[in-house]
Amino acid sequence: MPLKIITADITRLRVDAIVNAANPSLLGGGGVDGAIHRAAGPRLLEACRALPESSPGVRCPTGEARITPGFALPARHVIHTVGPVWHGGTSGEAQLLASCYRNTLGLLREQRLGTIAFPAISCGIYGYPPARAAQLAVTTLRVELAGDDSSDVILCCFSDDMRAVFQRALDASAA
Ligand code: AR6
Repeated sequence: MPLKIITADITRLRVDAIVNAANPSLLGGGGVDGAIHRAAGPRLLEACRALPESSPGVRCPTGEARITPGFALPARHVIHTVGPVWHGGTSGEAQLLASCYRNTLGLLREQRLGTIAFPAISCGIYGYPPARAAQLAVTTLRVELAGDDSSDVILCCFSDDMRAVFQRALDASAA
């Protein structure tokens, strides 16, 4: 299964699509969202603003995904997804985070794109415990990618510590 874990700044990757860990407004924020908007330039915000709202101020409900061009990024596209805020684990967080990975891969396939890089969705400002998020990401991606030879998936961690957490989850899922 084509699933790779690296430590990198996701805004530097020359891939078909990078994933943004956004918030429902899709109008930018801190963390990886802020970094992606800075690197993509102001046209990304314009493209996000032009996406339809499903309810006032909501362009992407939690667990869903939307695609835009990458503009000044080396990546051709950005797939914006909204991870859950961690509330202790009993508020459907796992199902919502799994939906982020599934819906993002759905868009990748719909657009016939191959290479994609995910950040550690929800593991920063949204407070999802990294070991749990990593285990969920790896198991969801393994199921989704079974028999898929056309997608190349990178899990892009921002620190070696986070990479080690994801690597442990990958090793455990292979055992
Ligand atoms: N490249 C790769 N990973 C990064 C980068 C980068 N340039 N910058 C940060 N990370 P977060 P969330 C890692 O907080 O928890 C925003 O304000 C970071 O170290 O970006 O889903 C949105 O607008 C962490 O491991 O996303 C939302 O309001 C991971 O990316 C909210 O934050 C995710 O951290 C979303 O929170």
